[in-house]
Amino acid sequence: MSRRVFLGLGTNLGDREQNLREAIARLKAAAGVNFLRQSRVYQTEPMHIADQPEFLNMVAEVEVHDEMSARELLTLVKRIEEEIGRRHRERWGSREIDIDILLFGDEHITEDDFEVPHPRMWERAFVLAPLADLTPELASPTGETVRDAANRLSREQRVRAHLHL
Ligand code: PH2
Ligand code: MG
Ligand code: MG
Repeated sequence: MSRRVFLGLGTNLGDREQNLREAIARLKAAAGVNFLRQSRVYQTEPMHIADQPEFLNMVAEVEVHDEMSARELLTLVKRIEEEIGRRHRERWGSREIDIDILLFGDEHITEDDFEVPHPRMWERAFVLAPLADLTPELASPTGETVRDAANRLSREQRVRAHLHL
């Protein structure tokens, strides 16, 4: 048995395309992770802190074995962030690479430092536009599809398809 997991990737520092390529390569090489698909890459306006460079964002779909917990996957993606050279800076500020667990099967986790599904994913066009490439019909907690939510939010938040890695 395995779980379907969606990961959100973002970068706005350094060679952004290279940072994404490196993250994808490391996810493909990671033990216990079966890489399935990736979205297009989107150029997106910075959210929460507007005064920072534009981001590139994408979403990856992977499968993990039942024995891997969400916490273990979190440790793994944090290690990949470090290997790519992420330095710790302010919350919501610039970063070389950010890899967030958006959905981990149908698990719900609420811990002080870790929440799944990602608590802000349904407000963010930079997450939902690439997620809609992979799973447009998936329903939010309110019943809206990823596609509809992405279209609605994209009217306010600038996102545009940029390239396919
Ligand atoms: N990540 C943030 C804060 N703001 N804005 C965009 N466009 N893309 C991001 O990945 C992003 C952001 C914190 O994780
Ligand atoms: Mg993030
Ligand atoms: Mg993060």
